[in-house]
Amino acid sequence: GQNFGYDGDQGPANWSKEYHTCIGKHQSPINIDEHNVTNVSLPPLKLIGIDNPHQSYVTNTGHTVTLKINESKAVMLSGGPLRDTYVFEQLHFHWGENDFEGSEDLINNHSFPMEMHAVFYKEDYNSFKEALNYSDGLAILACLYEVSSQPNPTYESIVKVLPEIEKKDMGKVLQEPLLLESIFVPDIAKMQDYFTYSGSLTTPPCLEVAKWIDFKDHQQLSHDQLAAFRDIRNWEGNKLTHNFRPVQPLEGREVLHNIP
Ligand code: BO1
Ligand code: ZN
Repeated sequence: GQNFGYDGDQGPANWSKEYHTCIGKHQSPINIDEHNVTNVSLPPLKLIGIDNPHQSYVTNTGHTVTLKINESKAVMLSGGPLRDTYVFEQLHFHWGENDFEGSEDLINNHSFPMEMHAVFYKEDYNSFKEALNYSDGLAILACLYEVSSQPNPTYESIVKVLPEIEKKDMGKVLQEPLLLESIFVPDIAKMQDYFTYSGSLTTPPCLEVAKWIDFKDHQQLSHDQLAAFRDIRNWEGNKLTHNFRPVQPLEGREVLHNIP
């Protein structure tokens, strides 16, 4: 079922009781130790369809806030460490109870208050669900956030609707079409500076099907913008104060750092 959580009996330490893949050897998230990465120069990472606005809707899944767009195959990812073309499925967020934790991947053991995942499935597999059956099924862009004194205007349209999707399965179409470019990457000029490694979904069923691409550059959100996420409710009706999985063993995996 979907009844996993982030505390106690339902917490990450117990996920593997119901979902055996959660104790696999290629799990996410990880700590990225910048002194233990392999510097590489990969072909350009290409994001198409993010430079024009898309009608978007946000949903409270009971585990996170997800954003989807209405058009299919309008946003695609290729290049970099990827052999094929990947289709945008959804993006969502992970956060913590306070401004000192919340990210899933850590950099040099440092936590950030929030992390965004933009999930893409391999076009050849035709759907997100089908792609989950293949080790190269998904590509996931990750972006880390820092706390800033000023609210980030780009995120205001999302933050504003959070009180209207307080309960699980509530959804809302954003008033204005959203320019995904400004959500995906802090600065398009720094997009080729990223870490990449092979890993898993960070929630049950923890399938080991994802190529992770973590932008090195960060985005900013104010304390109040971060706090708005902590007020939505989970599948049990309690406040979803935090939804990040702790880091998992690297188990000999190599983390690449693409130097533009
Ligand atoms: S993440 O980016 O690794 N945090 C991630 C985690 C889970 C999903 C996508 C990205 N998707 C989930 C769906 C569930 C579904 C599950 C397996 O995949 O949200 O509804 O049950 O199909
Ligand atoms: Zn995620």
